[in-house]
Amino acid sequence: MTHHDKTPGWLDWHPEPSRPRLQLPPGAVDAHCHVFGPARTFPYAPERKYTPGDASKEQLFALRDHLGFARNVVVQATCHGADNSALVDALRASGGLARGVATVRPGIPDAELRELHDAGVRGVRFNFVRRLVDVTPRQDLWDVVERIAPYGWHVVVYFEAADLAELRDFLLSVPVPLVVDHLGRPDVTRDPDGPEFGAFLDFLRARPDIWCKVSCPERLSVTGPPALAGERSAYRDVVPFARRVVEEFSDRVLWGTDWPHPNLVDHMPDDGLLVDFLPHVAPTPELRQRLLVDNPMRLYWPEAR
Ligand code: 0GY
Repeated sequence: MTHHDKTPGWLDWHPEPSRPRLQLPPGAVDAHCHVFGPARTFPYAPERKYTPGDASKEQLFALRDHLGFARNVVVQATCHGADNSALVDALRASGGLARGVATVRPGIPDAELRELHDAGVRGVRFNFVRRLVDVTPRQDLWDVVERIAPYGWHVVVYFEAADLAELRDFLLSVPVPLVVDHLGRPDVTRDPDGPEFGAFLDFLRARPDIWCKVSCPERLSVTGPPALAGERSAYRDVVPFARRVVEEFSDRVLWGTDWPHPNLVDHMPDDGLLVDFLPHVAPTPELRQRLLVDNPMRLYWPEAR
């Protein structure tokens, strides 16, 4: 395969997302999204597990405006490895309206960390999802944490619910705030009151500085998207899980579109419909204000408060 061939079966992001019916609170933050390439300027990493279609910063900012968001948190995706150039380029072009989460390896020179910070990076991501990375050495995480702690950064972790038991003690020992991606990827065919999700809630209770993204119903759902085009009631099986976290941890939940939605295999969501899913997860204006504005601003733009 040539360098720019997309992974076979790759689904591209929705070309014409609808305008959401939900009016987002002023200053809302899309706290989990990516930029991919464009590959001719920002090539994908040799060690990547998938090759996406390009998704540029201009396209991301256009989506932000179309959906009614004010800001983005751009998260380094595994297809760019530890080369954060596309991310930094997007942050610099955002006029202060984007912050970032980078991928950093232990030996990174301090000048580079400083440069990432000045561009708007406020965290590093460690991916424990086996299909996305070869291994995530714990010593690397530890070494990186030592380097980033002086900058006040946090660590974003992405793992599957089945792996939490093995990771729990290690993660709880990390001496900076943690942000968990996509609800810790619960198996939503299980009981939200059962032991697996109970263990995840216990993990969140273990420290007051563990944040949780209640994002990606489209990734977690088994019942899937609406059967009829335009029906705005998708992903109902994810609701009890997401809502429970929002209600108990309302001051440390975050939400993002996950645009451009890497690695979806059965459907590509309409981003407008994803926004309209929010009232199921955060049913009151007060909860949505925390989820979409107050919490992400506290974590990513503390100086603006
Ligand atoms: C996400 C989810 C996925 C991909 C990545 O970094 C990545 O490549 O996180 C996934 O495949 O579940 O957050 O974008």
